[in-house]
Amino acid sequence: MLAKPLLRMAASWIAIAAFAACATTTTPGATGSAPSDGPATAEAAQQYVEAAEAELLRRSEYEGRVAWVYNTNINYDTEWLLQRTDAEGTEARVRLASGAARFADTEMPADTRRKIDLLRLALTLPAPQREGAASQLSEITTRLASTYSTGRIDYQGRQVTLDELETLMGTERNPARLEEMWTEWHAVAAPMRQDYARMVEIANEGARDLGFEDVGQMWLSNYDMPAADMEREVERLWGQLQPFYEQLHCYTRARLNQTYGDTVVPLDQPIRADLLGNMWAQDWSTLMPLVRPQGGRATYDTTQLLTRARYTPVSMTETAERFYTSLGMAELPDTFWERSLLTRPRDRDVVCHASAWDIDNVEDLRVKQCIQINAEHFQTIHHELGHNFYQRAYNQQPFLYRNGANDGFHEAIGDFIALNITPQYLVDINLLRENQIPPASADNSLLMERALEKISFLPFALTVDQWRWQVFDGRITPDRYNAAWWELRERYQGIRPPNARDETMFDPGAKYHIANNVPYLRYFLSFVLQFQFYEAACQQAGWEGPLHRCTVYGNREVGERFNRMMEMGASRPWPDALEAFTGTRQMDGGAMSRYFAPLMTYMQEQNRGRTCGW
Ligand code: X8Z
Ligand code: ZN
Repeated sequence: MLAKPLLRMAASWIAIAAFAACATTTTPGATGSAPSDGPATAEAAQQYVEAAEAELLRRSEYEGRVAWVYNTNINYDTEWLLQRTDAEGTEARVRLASGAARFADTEMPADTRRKIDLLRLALTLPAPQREGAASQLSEITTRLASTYSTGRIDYQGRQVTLDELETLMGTERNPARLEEMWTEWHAVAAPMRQDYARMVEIANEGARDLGFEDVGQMWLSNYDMPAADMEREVERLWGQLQPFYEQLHCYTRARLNQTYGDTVVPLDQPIRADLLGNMWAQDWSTLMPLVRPQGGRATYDTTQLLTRARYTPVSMTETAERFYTSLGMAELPDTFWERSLLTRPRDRDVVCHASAWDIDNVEDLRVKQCIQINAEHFQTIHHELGHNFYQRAYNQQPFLYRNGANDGFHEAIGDFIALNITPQYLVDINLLRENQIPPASADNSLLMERALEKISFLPFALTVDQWRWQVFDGRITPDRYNAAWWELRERYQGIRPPNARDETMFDPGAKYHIANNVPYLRYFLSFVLQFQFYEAACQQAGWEGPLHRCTVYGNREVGERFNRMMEMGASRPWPDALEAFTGTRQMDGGAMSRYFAPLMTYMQEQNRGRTCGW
């Protein structure tokens, strides 16, 4: 077996979306393709890298356009195109990765070594090199993707799409209706089960061919350290933050019990997953009206502010863009506005799950999001633009470095910006009046809303990839897919399904990133990193008040330093990038703990006398 490379993946998730739909007009092995024989000298490695980068750049744009066309118009022909281009792209990347392995023992300059290692990790799902395997894999992944994105349910006598359901899950409070929506949506994923199991077999075979034990180990090798060390890092971070989740769970369950009573929310049980205001129980912020700290002052409702000010999908996007330009970044190009998809079209199926794109790897930037006028989508559009501004910041790097420092960085940029949406900022942009700024006595409410969004997410993110790592390494076999999913959901999140589940169901597939093979550890890391970025930015800005009230809107010095980190892309190991902006080389839960410390005290007081846990 080959030594594990110490590197991360060569594609942000956006690029992976394009990789998932790889296509090219060039024949693999044609002009400019990387030589795969001869002595494995440092010079040969350098030439290999140059040829591979040129080939990948060429492919990537074609793949990006095919993927875009599929994502914004799902039909028989775009599926056909996606499948074919994805298979060709996988074959090319497997060829490049296995060719790179030839240089495993060659001494070479650090920069070449980094790129050789990156080439070995340039795919999310590798296929074995035998004839037909890549096509079979693409056929399956495309079918899984389309099943998810075209899924609809019958609800209250009409056909409802997932984006509409997501909003309903946040506003409906009738437990029977919530259960119905939840159950119907999860039924959409049941037919994915066999495809998923076959996909795991094929991709694992591909990973082994490339010298990895399995796909999960390959994913974990993307963090500039051995996979086992990264797993320990994740445990360490969760250990730092778990006490906050335990308090939040205890507090929320008690408050839900006051609304729903002992039968629906028994105090000694995991919480019913469909009552948490979100299809996957991953973001509980829509529960705010039910769990608002008592006695403290009420805060404003961002959804209401946006609606009353007659915001539209375009003006929400413009507002988000303005935050970035206030930090000194250039405006988005005109083509962004001409080519992005910001609302769900009525006449065709699209992938509504939000994403950000850089089609030509230079400045053909786009967002695809079925924007609704509410607080969550306001956050999400800031998130997506974070990807776009990062992509443009590193577009001067060599192709293999046009990527996040690690995938958690890519996810954290826009969320860091969104943490700056404070009451004062809302005043600055005329959404809130000065006299509506909540007083200090509302701090617990402001923090609670953030905790419902950020703390609740952590164990969910862990569950998703714990499940996949165990599926890929064989600890979870297909006959236990669903049972193991719910064991993990209960263990980490303390939640349970609203009704009995069995192995005819495939509940993991009801989540976008599982049906679409997007690794999820990135979001866990992002939720930790974004608080590190935020705390560092506020320190740089000389902020002295409570951390959660800080906004660096308009601060060009902070913007400049932030941009210096973004421009590095993946050219250096991620600790270098982190250090450039925050002065520290470790991912650490400390910043998030300090942000929520006042709320922690409040929750501990409130939970006194309660039996927490499940
Ligand atoms: O998938 C996303 C983004 C696109 S990268 C909308 N997120 C995760 C999710 O929706 O599950 C952002 C937060 C977590
Ligand atoms: Zn993202």
